[in-house]
Formats: sequence, structure tokens, C-alpha cells
Amino acid sequence: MKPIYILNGPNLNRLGKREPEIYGTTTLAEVEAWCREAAGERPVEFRQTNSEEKLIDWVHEAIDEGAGIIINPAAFTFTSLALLDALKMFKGPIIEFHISNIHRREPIYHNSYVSMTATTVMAGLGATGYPLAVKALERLIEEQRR
Ligand code: CA2
Repeated sequence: MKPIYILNGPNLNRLGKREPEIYGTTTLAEVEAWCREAAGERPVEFRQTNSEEKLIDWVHEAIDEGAGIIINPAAFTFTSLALLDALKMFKGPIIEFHISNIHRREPIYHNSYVSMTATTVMAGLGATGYPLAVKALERLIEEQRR
């Protein structure tokens, strides 16, 4: 069975350690454990990086190996055409995930490049939304929706 890729962008390694009023107190390690539990038998590649280059390399890896992608690109959501171009090459379903509701925030957080290619966008469920995204991705994989 092909793995799902859960990719997290810059600063999310600090999850649970700052701005708890927006992002909550859960750490990324806890999120990873929830995702693995939600995925059941499905292998999970759960990763975080502060580097745009690395994130794009991981999308390329997912293009070759992955059944689906959940990506929280953090600030790269609003800046990276290179990330958009990489995601466009992925044939399976993509869930763009944000902990906070980006549309309730400042206008700089409103224009997502990634949304132009995502199958689904989830935002505002908090960190507990990650395992829900895993369940949703499994259904999209079964339906082969892109
Ligand atoms: O809500 C999200 O998940 C975001 O993708 C998080 C990004 C932000 O740029 C997006 O607009 C929305 C990055 C948040 C900054 O990193 C933090 C990590 C941990 C705790 C506080 C901030």
C-alpha cells in the first residue's frame, strides 16, 4: 500500500509553543501520533521543514511514491509558485490544510496559490483537524478524486 504524505511548512515545528490563542497547545509530535492512528494500516510519511526547497523535494517524492498528500504549507501557501508547480504534477488527491481559518485573518493570508490545485481545502478546525483530514484523504483516494 502506497503511503500518504503529510507535509508541514515553516515554523510549524513550534506548534504548541507560541500563539496558543490561534494555534492551540498541541505539539506537532502529538499531531503526528493522531495522524498515524487515524491512518490505520496506511503508511504515513509525516514531515516538517522550514525550507521551501526541501518541501518541493518531498512533493516530488510523493509524486513517485504517494497515494495522497495533506499539506500545510504555512507561509509558502501565499508566496510559492514553485510549490504550486510541484503540486500540479501530483496525480492523486491533495488536501490543503490550515490549523486556523486563514480567511478570518489579515488580508495577506487570503490568497492561497496552493488552493489553485488542491482537491480540498480545510481550515479553522485547529490541530484536531489533522486526523479528520487523514480520514477525508483516505476517502478521496478510494474515490480516486483529484
Ligand atoms: O493556520 C495554519 O495552519 C497556517 O498555515 C499556519 C502558518 C500561517 O502562515 C498560515 O497563515 C496559517 C504558520 C504559522 C506560524 O507558525 C506558528 C507555529 C506554531 C505556533 C505559532 C505559529
